[in-house]
Amino acid sequence: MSVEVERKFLFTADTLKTLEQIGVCIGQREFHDQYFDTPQFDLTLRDMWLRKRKGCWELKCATADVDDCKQPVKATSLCTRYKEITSLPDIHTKLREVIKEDKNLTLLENIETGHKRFPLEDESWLGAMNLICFSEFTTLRRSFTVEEQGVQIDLDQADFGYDVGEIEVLLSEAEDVAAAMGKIERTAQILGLTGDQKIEGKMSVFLRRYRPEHYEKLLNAHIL
Ligand code: V4E
Repeated sequence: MSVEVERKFLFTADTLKTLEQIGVCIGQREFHDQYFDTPQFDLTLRDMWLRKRKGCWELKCATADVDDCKQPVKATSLCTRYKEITSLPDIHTKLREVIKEDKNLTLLENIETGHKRFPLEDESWLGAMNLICFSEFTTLRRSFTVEEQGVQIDLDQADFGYDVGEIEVLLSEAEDVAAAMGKIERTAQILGLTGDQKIEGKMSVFLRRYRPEHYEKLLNAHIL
């Protein structure tokens, strides 16, 4: 399991020029994302984001703000932190903690431990937990690294007409969030990102435009 610390920003042609001077372009790729939740929004109302990208499942969960008091206010308000779970059995375990399952579902039982799990060969677990796709879109992403800062910078263009950049540091759970926020803050300064407004991510814009009821619920719950 890793922790992703990131800050989003709006980019211009000038940002791109600076990035080409201070960083190295490590590639461009396109991917299609599908996000899932129950009709009652059991996951996203807990700030949990279940996604399928290029055939792989991922669950992003908000982390507890344990050491935010050590951070400058600006860094904590502009950066987000999410744990990323990518192993499907671990994703199922986490989902089963928060979603009531269909009582008629088929679970496989480990005879030695008595633990029950969903079959991994198909996606029947989605139906068993009443998970449906609420958002899907394609992103064109250009990625850069700035080695001196140890960060990755992604410039994303979503197919529904929203462009957003992100400065990102991936940590193992034991690593230092404060140091990651410092790297992000220094990179933001080099890129000339002076604003202290939190920038909307692709999902926030998608929901606001196409799923206003869901958006409203998340806004009222202070998730977005
Ligand atoms: C965590 C989250 C969502 C899941 C997708 O997160 P995000 O990093 O925005 O997407 P993407 O495509 O850049 O993923 P990556 O390729 O880096 O894995 S959707 C909404 N959230 C919550 C959230 C939030 N509350 N505030 C901000 C600024 N962003 C995301």
